Amino acid sequence: MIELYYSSSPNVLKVMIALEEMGLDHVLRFVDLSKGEQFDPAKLAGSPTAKVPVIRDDRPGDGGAPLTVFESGAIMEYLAAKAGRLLPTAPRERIEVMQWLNWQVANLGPIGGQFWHFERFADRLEPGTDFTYPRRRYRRMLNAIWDVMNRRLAEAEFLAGAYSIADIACIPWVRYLDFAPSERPALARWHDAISARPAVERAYRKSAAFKTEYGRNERQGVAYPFEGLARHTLVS
Ligand SMILES: N[C@@H](CCC(=O)N[C@@H](CS)C(=O)NCC(=O)O)C(=O)O
Repeated sequence: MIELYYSSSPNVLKVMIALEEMGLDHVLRFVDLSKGEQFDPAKLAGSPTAKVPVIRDDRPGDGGAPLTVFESGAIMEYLAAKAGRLLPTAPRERIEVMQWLNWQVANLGPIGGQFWHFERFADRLEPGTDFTYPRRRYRRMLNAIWDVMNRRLAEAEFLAGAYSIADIACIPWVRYLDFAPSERPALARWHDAISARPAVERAYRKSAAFKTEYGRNERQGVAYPFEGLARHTLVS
């Protein structure tokens, strides 16, 4: 059985979708970021990074001791290898997937996260500070990222050719942030096709069930995303 240490987040949704697509048995273990639970490795199956998602597999394929895996990209690769799905073994096809997966983890995730932080939270954390420059910077960087995806998806049905963990890694961020669908039709086509997959719908239904936790945390006056700032409180 796989345990997924989760909160409400696009990085966690990647793993939820992957688990659903691959039909891997799993249980969800909620980590309350607003209480700083992520800073206690014992609450994260021993992971040292103070972030979700984390998984713990008590039956790894090698028959050895239970395994904890952190970082969503590594988790996706681990699950795909375990299930033998959505990550080809042939080197040429595999590297096609891995480069888009790494691209997501290094670009869309962090830039999308910073964009959202400055749009939604910075004013409340530091009222009176002028955030015009970082907002412009991250808007520009995010638009460039959308353009990369749109160009690629104008020439291929999915990022790595066939549907893979690279698409799964990207879809929660594309659904989370506005990508101006009318200006990026190939990205919009991909977004709609993936969103309609039953496994993706199931993952979003499960995620919606704990959205209330996120709302409750916001009402308690805790900033999200926390980024190690669990004790910063919202000003309004
Ligand atoms: N690079 C990491 C990012 C993980 C991450 O930033 N997780 C956020 C939620 S989306 C988190 O746990 N934040 C808690 C905190 O920063 O205190 C991954 O892809 O797994």
